[in-house]
Amino acid sequence: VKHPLNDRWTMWYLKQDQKKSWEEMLDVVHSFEMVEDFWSIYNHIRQPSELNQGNDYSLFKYNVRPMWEDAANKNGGRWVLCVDKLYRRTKLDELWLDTLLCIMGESFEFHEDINGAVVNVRHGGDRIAIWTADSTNKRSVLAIGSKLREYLRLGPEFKLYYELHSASKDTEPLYII
Ligand code: M7G
Repeated sequence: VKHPLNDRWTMWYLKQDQKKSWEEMLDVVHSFEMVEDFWSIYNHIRQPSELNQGNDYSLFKYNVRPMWEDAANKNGGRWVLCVDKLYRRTKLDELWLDTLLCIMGESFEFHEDINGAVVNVRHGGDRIAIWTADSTNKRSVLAIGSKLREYLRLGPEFKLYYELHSASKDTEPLYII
């Protein structure tokens, strides 16, 4: 007997490739709605720390694509957790798994506002982000951010900020907690 999740989810993989556009680099790994199916996918793929730099994983609700342009993300933003490269080997994988379990387990009061999560493995520093649907809902945005800090037991060495998907590179984040 399998155990259903409260939502259906899709795992995505982005593999850096100079010959492709950003959208073309994005691939579906699998969709699932059972706890056991999540684990078989998770156990089958490499950990974030084992990916080449430039690559990403995303886990999004079934009907939402992991891109700003998706209707569900258009008015949203993301909590970005900066994970210094120093922690890639010791912390990144655990933080990513905990993030996945928190969003699939609907641990957040405003879980309906969560569209998905992304891990970016980057030379300049890795990032884990939770994407939320409505950046104007301050209560929900701040509740999700502060719970994330609590659930992941993030010390002050971890920077966490919220920014709009529509923000340009040099715009200040909306919230820093
Ligand atoms: P990134 O992978 O989020 O961060 O964005 P990085 O700069 O640390 O690698 C890199 C680039 O990927 C962006 O400048 C965009 O060109 C493209 N890109 C990333 N995202 C999340 C999107 C998206 O949602 N839609 C589109 N069209 N391009 C994106």
